[in-house]
Amino acid sequence: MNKILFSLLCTSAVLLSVSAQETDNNMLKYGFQFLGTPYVAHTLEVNNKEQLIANLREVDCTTFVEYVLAMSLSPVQDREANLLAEFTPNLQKIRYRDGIINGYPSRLHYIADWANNGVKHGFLEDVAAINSPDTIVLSLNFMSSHPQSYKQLASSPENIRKIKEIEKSLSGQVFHYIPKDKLPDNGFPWIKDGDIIAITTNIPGLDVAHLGIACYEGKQLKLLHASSTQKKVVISQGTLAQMLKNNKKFTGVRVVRMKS
Ligand code: 2YP
Repeated sequence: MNKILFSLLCTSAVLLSVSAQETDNNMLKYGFQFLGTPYVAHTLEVNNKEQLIANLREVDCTTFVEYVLAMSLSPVQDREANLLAEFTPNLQKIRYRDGIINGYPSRLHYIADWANNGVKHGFLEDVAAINSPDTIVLSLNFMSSHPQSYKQLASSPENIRKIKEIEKSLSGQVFHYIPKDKLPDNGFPWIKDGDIIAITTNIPGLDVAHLGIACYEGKQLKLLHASSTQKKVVISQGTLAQMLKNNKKFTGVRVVRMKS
């Protein structure tokens, strides 16, 4: 059994402090609980032994979505008890390939890999694939070409070799997305509150540059996300479409939905 680093105090506080928000959408209900939580990068890089870490006090764009998804996947009945019992196994199956922790390369580092795994194990569905004809061909090498940015790569040629294999196996795959110039301020009827939004990028060797949760305010589609500029979890001031327009590294969005 992998040792689990758990900031239990805050975890149980967040898990059990869910009040009946005006939404019955679990992803938004749990997502709203994180509003104001500080943005901190590299919270999973605690030491060189890969372990399941749940640090709900400090989140980045990806860990925020993972914690919210892990909470939302718990069975509905007897929510509080199940929530605590189910959170850990849910988080492990979300973050690790086939839910198995086997060193740093077993973590789903690229969102393409992370989304494929969720679809394969039946807890995510790719709604952009169903609704948008536009596609991108994957060409991934960012991690292996920037090993110094990843301490578990900088310290291990073996990890670089394994990550290179993963990049090779993913490259050439095609995924559907909405190009930024096709996303209106009020979104689309098929993009729902609580959907997971992956912002695609033109950064060479990378597929996605940011992750968040779809949140309509009136007719406007906004993003509930851990913002690296505002250094905390926020609902975007502007629309998702405006966020894309304002960042030339952003090219569009993938949309995946939790399936329980
Ligand atoms: C991921 O980066 C990391 C995972 O290793 C890490 O960098 C890569 C390819 N993967 O386990 C995970 C959690 O820390 O983060 C994310 C990163 O977004 C940051 C965290 C953010 O905007 O807050 C995911 O990949 C989601 O978008 C990209 C982005 N990485 C880079 O821009 C290099």
